[in-house]
Amino acid sequence: MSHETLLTLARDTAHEAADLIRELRPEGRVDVAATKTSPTDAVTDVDTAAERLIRERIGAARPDDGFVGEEGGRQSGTSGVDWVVDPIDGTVNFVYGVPAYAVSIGVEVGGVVRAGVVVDVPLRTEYTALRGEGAWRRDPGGGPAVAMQAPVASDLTHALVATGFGYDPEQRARQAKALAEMLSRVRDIRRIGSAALDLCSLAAGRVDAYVEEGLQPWDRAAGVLIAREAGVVVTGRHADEPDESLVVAAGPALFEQFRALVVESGF
Ligand code: LIP
Repeated sequence: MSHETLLTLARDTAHEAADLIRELRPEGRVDVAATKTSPTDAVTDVDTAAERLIRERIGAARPDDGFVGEEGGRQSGTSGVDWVVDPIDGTVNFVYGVPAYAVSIGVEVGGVVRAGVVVDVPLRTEYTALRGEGAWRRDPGGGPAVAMQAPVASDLTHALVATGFGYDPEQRARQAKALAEMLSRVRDIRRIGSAALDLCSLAAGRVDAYVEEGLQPWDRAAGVLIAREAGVVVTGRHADEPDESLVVAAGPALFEQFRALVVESGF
């Protein structure tokens, strides 16, 4: 199956999950069904319902594929294709009704993310990418796909930086200390609350840089591909692959300065 066809399946499934999430979201606050890594790491019945739908659709279309989902864990496959899924990235925003949460689906072939889609559920905006082919944004209403270009900012003191914090209080204290070091050296900080939307915002030029520690594969798989295919430089703590220890990203003209600041600030 071509990467384009895998992307089409990912897109259709992500939109169906987004429809379900909008349908199931009650007015006001959403009840927390359980907590995971800490008392503030919430999961709702809608997170699990959305992941169940995505698993069923992918399982029906491609029964031999593997699946890694935030809520239901890993299911290995035999085809060499793996689906890396966060049914609601930005769950705390979803619980509180802050309109910044997304369905994120990355498709790995041979261990490399080749296709990715992020659907901004409240805004109905779709972000997609194919490895080596580019990244696109589609606004609601079926408009054309618009190619995304990385921001061109080159002055760190004017950089708008997105970041996020983990669910563990000690980790948060460390992250806050590093952020305090960075704050006076950049324009300002944005805490959107969804790594997938942070990376898509960077690909769309709505922020100039992004840094976050502690992201799981499902938080970053699709977003990293979309950012990279828009021309954003994305690495880990050193000039390596982004991973749970750190994701550092910025436009090419700003990247080296930003990564130096990330290290100096103690991230
Ligand atoms: C969220 C990430 C976000 C991070 C949050 C949380 P979740 O993922 O997207 O960047 O700051 O702490 O990890 O839990 O909503 O899927």
